[in-house]
Amino acid sequence: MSSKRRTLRVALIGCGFMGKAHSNAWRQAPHFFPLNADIDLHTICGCRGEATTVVPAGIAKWGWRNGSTHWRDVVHNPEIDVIDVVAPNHVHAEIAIAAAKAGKHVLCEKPLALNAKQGKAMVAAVKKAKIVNMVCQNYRRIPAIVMAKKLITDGDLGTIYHYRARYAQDWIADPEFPLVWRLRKQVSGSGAHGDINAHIIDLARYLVGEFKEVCGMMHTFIKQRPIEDKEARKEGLSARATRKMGTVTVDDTALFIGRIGNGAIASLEATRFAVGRKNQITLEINGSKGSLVFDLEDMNRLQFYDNTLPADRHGFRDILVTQPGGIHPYVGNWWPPGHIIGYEHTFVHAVADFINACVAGKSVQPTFEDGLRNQEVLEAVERSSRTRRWVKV
Ligand code: SOE
Repeated sequence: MSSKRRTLRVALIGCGFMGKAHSNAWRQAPHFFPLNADIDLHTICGCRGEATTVVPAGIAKWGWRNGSTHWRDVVHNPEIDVIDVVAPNHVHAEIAIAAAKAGKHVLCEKPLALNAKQGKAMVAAVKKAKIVNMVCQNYRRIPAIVMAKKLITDGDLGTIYHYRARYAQDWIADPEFPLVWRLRKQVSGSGAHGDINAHIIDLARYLVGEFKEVCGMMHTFIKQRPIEDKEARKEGLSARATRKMGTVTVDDTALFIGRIGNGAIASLEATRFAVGRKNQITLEINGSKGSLVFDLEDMNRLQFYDNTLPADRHGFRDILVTQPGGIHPYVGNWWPPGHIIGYEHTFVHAVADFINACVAGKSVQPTFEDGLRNQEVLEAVERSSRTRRWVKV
């Protein structure tokens, strides 16, 4: 009996930096991964003001068939099966809930929402609608990170004692850098915390376990910045300043320590003021039998120290995580051994897994439920920073 192959018709809502990353992923996934459906890049939808520039560019450059500036029309279009939300954080909840109610599968950029209250409503909506849902925590799908997960699950690290992570950027270290949406609480929820701590919290939960309690501090170095020139063309995280000043309402840096359920002790730092660090994630995980080190700037490698070897063989070993044939995850779909992959591939991996999940009708990690757990950790750290106390998650 031959079952007819499905076509998933996809709409992308949002056209910024993540719009570009996800457009590329939707286009590349069918070329490189064995997918259980064909993909139709049905519609790209921009927010107000993007109608004349970004949406047409999304069609011309990124391969979408249609453009729209009304997300409600897109969400209610019966032709569309999947909604991918990459618009700024303050609209994630509204769009994702409407999409779930309309019976669409939903992929949503991190952080899931502005706060845990919104996150709960999103989880309730996707559960009620029984649709496939996923948060795009793309770094979970770096082959070296999946390899780290395997080593930990297989017991190669023994009992985990420490999870240390730092996400360091410097793109707003210049006080003249304008007040973009990522620096406005109403739109972003928080600053470095929700934007990049969200990633290393997610990796802690994925690799080690759930946070039980946290103690943190958040700080804003530059409290006033020039208002952004909204008319100016921008690429990636760039923006142009006007002469008017406005108030920064989010953190520039957020740090915390925490206890993880299985007894591990965590220490996390997120900053956009680490001058010279463009987009670096460093992780070190120490266990009773060994340690792991990962650096996003060298993301095809995982360092493993095996403490069970005879003492004369001790030392950090470099695992180049590029072995095809199912030895290392995802990479066999790309290039021969040693032919390294990069940032954009992590989105392709996430989208490929999400597509197959949609066909199977079963969500894959990280689900909205994971997004909510992350949000609860973020919120506990915020509360701890405000009250200067330990806070239970
Ligand atoms: C900006 O800080 C940003 O684009 C984040 O929003 C992304 O999640 C991260 O992958 C890169 O940096």
